[in-house]
Amino acid sequence: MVDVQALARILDDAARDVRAVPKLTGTAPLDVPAAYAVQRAGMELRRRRGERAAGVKMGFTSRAKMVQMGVDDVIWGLLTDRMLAGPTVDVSRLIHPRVEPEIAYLIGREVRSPAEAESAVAGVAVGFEILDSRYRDFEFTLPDVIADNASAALYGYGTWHAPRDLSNAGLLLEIDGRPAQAGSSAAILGDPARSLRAAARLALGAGIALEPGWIVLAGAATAAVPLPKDAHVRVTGAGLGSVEVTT
Ligand code: OOG
Repeated sequence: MVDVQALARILDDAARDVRAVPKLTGTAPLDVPAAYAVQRAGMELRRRRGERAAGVKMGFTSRAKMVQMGVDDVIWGLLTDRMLAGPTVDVSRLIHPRVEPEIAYLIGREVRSPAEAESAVAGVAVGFEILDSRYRDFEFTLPDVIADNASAALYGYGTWHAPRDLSNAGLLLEIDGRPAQAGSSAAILGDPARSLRAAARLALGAGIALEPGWIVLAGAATAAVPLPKDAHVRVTGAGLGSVEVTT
């Protein structure tokens, strides 16, 4: 038996104390369904502190990320209002942050089936995600990272644009003006729209409908890079402009 509440608290404390913990599967027989239960319980702790769900993030939707992290299945997690990064991020509140370029979707109306996902999109933008695994050395198995809300920490996005074909948009991540990662949105399941539909399907499977105003992050197109202190990060998407953040 897995003590879902206790495991959720371990990860929640780790994030709040800015202290990495060993992976849960080292001591608990955590499978994927139990891991999502831990993720939900962690969200409930945040909700009780006044955080509100603000969207869904997809993970391991690209080969580059699967290879980087050594896992091979798509996962999802929830974003909250408090995870939205301001223009400046205090990295001392994070354990070992990494940043990756993203495609962001703005949901315009409730999505009641995966088939409705694309037509419900009100805008698209270039975005970024700041990951911060609560596990020591970013080392985890699939259930571990699911329990840890897919390493979600902070996110941001640029100006919203009218929905468009994003099956092959160039993405560039620069740190202090130097290219750190470059890729194409095609790396995201062949087309980030596929990831959007998967987000709707997975969330609906858990009884959660994508809501108006929610954000869906389709998953990184490249590997993630360490986010240092005193850094200036810019992510640019072809035809989508840029989004910047300073640490
Ligand atoms: C897990 C999160 C992966 C992505 O875009 O693939 C992810 C991790 O790498 O720590 O968000």
